[in-house]
Amino acid sequence: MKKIFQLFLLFVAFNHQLSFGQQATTTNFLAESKSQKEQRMKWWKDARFGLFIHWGLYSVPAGEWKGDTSHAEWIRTTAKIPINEYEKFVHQFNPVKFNADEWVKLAKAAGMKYIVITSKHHDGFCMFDTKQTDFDIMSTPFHRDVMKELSEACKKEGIQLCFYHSIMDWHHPDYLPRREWEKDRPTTGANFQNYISYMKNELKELLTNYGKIGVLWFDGEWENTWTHERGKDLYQYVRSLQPSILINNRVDVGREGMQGLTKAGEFVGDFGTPEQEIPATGVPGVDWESCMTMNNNWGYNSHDNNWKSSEDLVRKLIDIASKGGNFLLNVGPTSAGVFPQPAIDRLKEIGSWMSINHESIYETHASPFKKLAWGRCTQKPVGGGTRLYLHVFDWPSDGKLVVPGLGSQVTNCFALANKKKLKIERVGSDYIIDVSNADKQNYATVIVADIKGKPVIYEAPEIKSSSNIFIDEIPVSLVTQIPGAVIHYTINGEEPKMNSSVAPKILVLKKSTTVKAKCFLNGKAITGTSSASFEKVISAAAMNISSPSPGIHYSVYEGEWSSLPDFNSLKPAASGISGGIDISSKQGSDNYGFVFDGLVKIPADGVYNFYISSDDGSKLFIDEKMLIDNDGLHGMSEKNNEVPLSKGYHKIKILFFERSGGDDLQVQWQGPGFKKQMIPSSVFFRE
Ligand code: FHN
Repeated sequence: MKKIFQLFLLFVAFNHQLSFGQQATTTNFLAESKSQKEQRMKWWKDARFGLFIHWGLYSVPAGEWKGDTSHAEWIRTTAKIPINEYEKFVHQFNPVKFNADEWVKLAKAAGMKYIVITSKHHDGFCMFDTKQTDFDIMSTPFHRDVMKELSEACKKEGIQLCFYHSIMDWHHPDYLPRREWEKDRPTTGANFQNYISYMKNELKELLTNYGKIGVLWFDGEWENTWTHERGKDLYQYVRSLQPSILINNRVDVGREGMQGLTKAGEFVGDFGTPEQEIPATGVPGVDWESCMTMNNNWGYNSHDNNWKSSEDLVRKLIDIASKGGNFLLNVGPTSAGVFPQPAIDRLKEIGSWMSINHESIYETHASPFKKLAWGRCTQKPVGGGTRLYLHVFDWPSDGKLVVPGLGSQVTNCFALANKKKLKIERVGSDYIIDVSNADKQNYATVIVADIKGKPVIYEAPEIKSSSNIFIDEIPVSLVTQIPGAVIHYTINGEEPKMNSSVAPKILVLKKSTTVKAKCFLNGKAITGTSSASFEKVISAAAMNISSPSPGIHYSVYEGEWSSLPDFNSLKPAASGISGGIDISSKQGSDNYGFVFDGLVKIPADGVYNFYISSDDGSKLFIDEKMLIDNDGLHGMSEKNNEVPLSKGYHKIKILFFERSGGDDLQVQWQGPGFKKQMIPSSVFFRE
């Protein structure tokens, strides 16, 4: 029956030149103002904590296939299960114990404010009642629209429902590329644009039939059929259906691999998506959400008992909030429709901590401190001042909690759990809190310090420069945000004192030097000392070559590697001259490598910073010396290094290999007078 309806839809779509459900929209949602975006994102930023749910057909095999128990939600690909074999799971999927209310209540009790659930993962199976395909939950013995039941349960409990939706689809005949092992699924007739229309029709159903959706969490954007233009179009399309919805950065192709933030440039997406990791520091003005598993897998694996402790999970939540991010913590339900018991236990234990300390997480902002040896801090405006939430992980053995460099005046101090006031006194530029009689809590104890106005932190001055090496001279600036503070500095390695030189606006160094700097206020030192060394170096001489030819040599290799091979010992499958660093001839396939070998024309004497981003491994050589080693099997990740070069031609060599999955190679540089940018083809030459 559904098939006939689908044919009718296609006929209608063809006549209207638009696929069913695609509405032309005139609003440019990317043109919204900063304040409009802040308003749209406020509920999500205030929430700080959400539940990720990976649930689908893959929960039936539960990570095991023919005795191999290392699989999970990727099982169709990692176990190379033919599509007709995999489709048999449809008739086995019958999660009779599923209870949407139970799931939502567990999330709510854990202190989570939103749920992101897989409406469709890479396997293409739709966990909702869709008219676009029979490969959906309504074709299973269960025959219930779990997304409808979840949306009703979320509405009842005041939890915001969100959908994870995979762009990559290993089932739809029009999705490309195929898996490289799928020789039984020819691509003849496959039309990716038709797949995009299909996906938009699915999204139209998800954003029409399940109420207000908080976030569209895209994934699977890394294959070469997905492009920036398609990402921008999809962003606009989703926003046209629910204008206030949030969309992550995986709708486009600008994500920096698993570290998840968005590369510089015009890429779209409302927030970054670090995966299984937490950024080292917050990024002012950048919204991001770290997603993590409780054990090793996103989808259910019945053999995976490597569960993170509740203390570890609570401290991750605190660490993320202290950096201004959100935490999306995952559960992979079983094929019976229940959360694994260890996951339930952890949700409850996290919930018991949150029930006492939630105000130190919700609606908070990143810590004003760069680092606290004993824990983390979050903050929020309260009255005319600021409330600091000091999360103590490592309890001071002497009962004295040192709050370093807090310049602000503290007006009140108490333990959050029982509101018990605590003695606090200033010692120099620090505050000392007497916690000897405070009750230590499980996982982390929160001490509140209310201060006047916005936090003033006596951080050591920042020593700013473009590099730590230079050829002739280098400008250095010494910066502090402390009102009224004066920076004194030395260049002879001694500790700065009141009678040391006062920092000029710009300090120009002409020889190798170590700069030390410290802040003083009313004649007293109020911060520690910052120190940075600068080395005068000799730039590498340019080659003595006249009128080299434009373009760079390239060779392509085929093979399956886990790291860069010795290409010299291999016979290239092809070679020639390339205008620039271009792997498009092989991109989207697997098991291949490239060598680019030639000259780069350096425009002026100076220090040059080279960057190489690759999925999988890569290396960059300048003048036959390895400058960057970015080798290994990894998602798109970037490494950089700098080198002093004289004006003229220098040798450049780039090695790259791709195993399977996403693949890309980008080489950028920054030099005297220009910011980080792709190396233009115009500067590549060959002997
Ligand atoms: O391939 C997916 C994976 O299965 C899982 O969904 C994670 C969660 O963010 N995302 C992709 C891997 O980066």
